[in-house]
Amino acid sequence: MSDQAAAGIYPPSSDFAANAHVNAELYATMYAASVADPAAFWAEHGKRIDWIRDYTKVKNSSFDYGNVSIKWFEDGTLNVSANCIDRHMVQRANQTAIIWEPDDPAKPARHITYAELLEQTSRMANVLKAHGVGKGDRVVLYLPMIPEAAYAMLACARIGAIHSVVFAGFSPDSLASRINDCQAKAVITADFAPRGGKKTALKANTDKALFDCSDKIKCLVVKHTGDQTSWVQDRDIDLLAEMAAAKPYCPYVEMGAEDPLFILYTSGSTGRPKGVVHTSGGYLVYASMTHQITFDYHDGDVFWCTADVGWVTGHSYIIYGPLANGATTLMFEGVPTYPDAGRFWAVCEKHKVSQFYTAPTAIRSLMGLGADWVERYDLSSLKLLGTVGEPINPEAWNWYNTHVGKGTRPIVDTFWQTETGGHMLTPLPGATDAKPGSATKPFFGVQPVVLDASTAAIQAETAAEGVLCIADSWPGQMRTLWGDHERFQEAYFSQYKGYYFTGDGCRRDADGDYWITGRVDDVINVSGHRMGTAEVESALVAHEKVAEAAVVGYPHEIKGQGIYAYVTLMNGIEPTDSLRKELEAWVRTEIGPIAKPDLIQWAPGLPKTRSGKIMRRILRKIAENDHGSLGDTSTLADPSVVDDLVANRMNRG
Ligand code: 6R9
Repeated sequence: MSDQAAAGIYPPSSDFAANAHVNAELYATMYAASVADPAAFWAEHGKRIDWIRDYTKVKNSSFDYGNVSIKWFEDGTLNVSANCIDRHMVQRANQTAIIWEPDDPAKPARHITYAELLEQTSRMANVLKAHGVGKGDRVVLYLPMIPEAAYAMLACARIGAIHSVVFAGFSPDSLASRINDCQAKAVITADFAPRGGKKTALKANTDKALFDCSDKIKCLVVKHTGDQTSWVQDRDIDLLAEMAAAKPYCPYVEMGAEDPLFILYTSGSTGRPKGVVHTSGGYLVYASMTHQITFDYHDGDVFWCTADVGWVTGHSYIIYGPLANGATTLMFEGVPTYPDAGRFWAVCEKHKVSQFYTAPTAIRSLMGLGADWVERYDLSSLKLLGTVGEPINPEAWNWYNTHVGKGTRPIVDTFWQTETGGHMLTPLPGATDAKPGSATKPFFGVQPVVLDASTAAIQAETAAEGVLCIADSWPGQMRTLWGDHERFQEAYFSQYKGYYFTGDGCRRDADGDYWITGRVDDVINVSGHRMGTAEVESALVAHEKVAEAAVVGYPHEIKGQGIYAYVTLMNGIEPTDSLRKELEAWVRTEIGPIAKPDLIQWAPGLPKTRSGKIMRRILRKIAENDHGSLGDTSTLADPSVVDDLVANRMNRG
């Protein structure tokens, strides 16, 4: 181990830096330029994509609470689908755009060229048009990880429709609320979603969801597994059959840079999920530039992001970023442990993956199953590793570095959010000294500031701790919440005036490297999935036997955070193990399997202030098994409830 590695610092190798798009010197000059004159910087880098009408205005943004408005390249026009497909046809028609690896390794993988991508996307766009979907209409996608998910996103973009992908692990209720919130005209789903050898009944779930939605909504079904499903005449459409009969080319629509590209629902600290809106021009510039630079993507590389297209990571780094760059992107239908814990590495070997991008929770779970699973495979094609979704603990970083990266591949720990469209803080592999657990430095154009959480004072010293805010706009930033600009301003610009508030706490060390310390609001991060504790609470209290519920996160070895629920039952209801199971199953069906509480504690009472506010700080401490430092409990209406909660706590680890 080198001295620097012993000190926890991993500089880029000179070999890597020599061939990288960006080395340390270039990072310094480009970053300085990007914040000194953002409009000039992005005027130049906006040219990386094709415009139908060139922009003359580059940046027009205000973070002033009450007047928040964000526009980039506003008078330019383009089509995102054309940028991801058509513009590559001259040079890359026969290059593989998408490698699809099915859940079942015995089934053949598929290699979809850019020419095929154009044809399939066009066919799907023509089917959508035939069913009345046009510019500005919303289409909800509830799909497995199959090429049709990519075609559907790009088909919507092609005709100017706005897609909203709902993760296939969400329940019918969650699906219905998203369909209704964006008033979708159509839903695209599949019969079943195979994952890890099991099948989720997507069509049946969609049937249930549509029960609570307008009866005008069309349901386009991909017959993927071919298993039997119910069929509603005049509503359900056999998508693959209609695609086969449709015209193989569909012209693309000219869109304004600020026309919405997609809505993606994400969890916030309060109430129902928020419909994050991303627009066309700025988002694509940012997704493609971060994809190329952060992962140091070069022609001929095979890029694999293991996320699901139901999350923003799948949008930016399976679909839009890579395809805008003419890359080969790998799409995997399965899970890391099926048919065994070597699957990720088997896929890397089989498809000669160059860049591999996954979540710390996946690394931790594989780490627990032993390095033998990694050692069995030839991983010599790998050039770079990445992580996203939550802070990575040094043990997991070291394991990833040693066993997957063989100690020689750079690791990029990318901090960003659904709201940010692309990477915000990340090492650049040829430029930045990596430190296990740190997302290190800002990407071009990103101006992070650390504020004191309570006084909002700027922490000007290099070494500082506080909440992470961003001082000015960047092209990939979300523009609004669907149908609720008020809530958008309230959620992101009201706490620290003049800044975008990420919701994360952070530390900046003496080298100016950023370390994310986790959410400071009521959002928790379970296996890299974002969840509002309020959502889980409202699902629990919707059960007839539950009077009250409070949900907090607690440290979980593999998931990062687990879900800890305090439940007060209705008078006269017995707390039993079978009721506990019933409540777990209830949350699964209300929200989806990812929201199932890990621990449920029966709480005869919850700690509340005299004004009736639940003191979550105390509940968090008890859930963390840190009940020795509960702090001031004197403002509680009934301090004795705390003793009972401590005595009966579920996490004694
Ligand atoms: C892309 C994505 C966003 C929240 C974010 C933060 C956490 C993401 C991280 C990270 C530490 C990283 N987060 N990446 N924390 N280090 N590299 O994950 O989007 O699902 O919206 O979650 O995830 O807390 O605020 P999203």
